[in-house]
Amino acid sequence: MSRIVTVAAAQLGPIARDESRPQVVERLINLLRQAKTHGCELVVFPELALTTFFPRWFMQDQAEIDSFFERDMPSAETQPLFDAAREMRIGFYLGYAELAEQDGRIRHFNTAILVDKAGQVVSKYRKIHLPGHAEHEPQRPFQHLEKRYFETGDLGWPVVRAFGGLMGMCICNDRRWPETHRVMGLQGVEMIMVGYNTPVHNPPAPDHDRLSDFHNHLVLQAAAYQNGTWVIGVAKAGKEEGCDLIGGSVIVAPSGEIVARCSTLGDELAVARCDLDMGVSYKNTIFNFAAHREPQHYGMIVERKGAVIES
Ligand code: ING
Repeated sequence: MSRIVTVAAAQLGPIARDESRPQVVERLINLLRQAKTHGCELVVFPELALTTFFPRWFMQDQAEIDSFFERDMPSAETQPLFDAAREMRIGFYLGYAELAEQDGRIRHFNTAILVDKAGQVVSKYRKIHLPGHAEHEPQRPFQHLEKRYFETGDLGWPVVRAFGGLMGMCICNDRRWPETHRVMGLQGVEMIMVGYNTPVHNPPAPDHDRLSDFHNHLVLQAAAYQNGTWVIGVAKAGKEEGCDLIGGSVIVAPSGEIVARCSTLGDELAVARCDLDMGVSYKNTIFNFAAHREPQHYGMIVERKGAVIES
């Protein structure tokens, strides 16, 4: 019997800096309600789905920075989301800024959780590939200070059994690094969920701007095909506090084909019935890792951080 999961990519339009958590949670619940009408069991929200993309600003006051973080998940402000999802028997992926007391100190992570249909957190991921920079770069039209506000994730890329399959998560820039998806592929992942906030304009490489949407789909489709997995890529989109973010939320099949996509830059669902067995023919043939990979030749991938060009 095939294992079908009906999934929604729940794209968000801009979140204003002064939009409160309850206001945002109401938008998320509205998307859950829409997903319910489509028979969805799983809804994937974007990265940092509770606030505006605050790394675009240089801040020095820690209290101001911490105002964008969640100390508890769920908290009183996000509990209504968990309650509504549980009542509708829908699970969800939620990206948010996590403030954690760990090892006797305060930690800050760019985090995503997977919540099952009973409202239980069944997996947590903390973003490993933090793009951008750590110091103020005033020449930029906007900052990208993820290296300032977040620590590198410390949970690896877990793959868990949920929704009848093997589920994995990553966040935004992670999707550009093939190692991300292969680590999950080597755990047999059948669906990768990834939220993103991606500016159209990348100040260090303005020539790439015209290809922002292409590069987004390129990496998502490659990840799906090369690991025989579904990939759900979900944007926070639109002109958010003056910064244009790409949309392009998609559901990608293990074949690499886009089977559903958003077409606006606002709050919008893209829905697909995902057969988790569709990856089997790829995992058992062209990407049969056990039969075809040659790890004895891959050492550089782990041993070297940057490229070394022999003179
Ligand atoms: N965003 C971007 C991403 O990798 C980025 C980083 C910024 C890429 C600007 C291109 C241009 O999609 C996050 N949040 O990782």
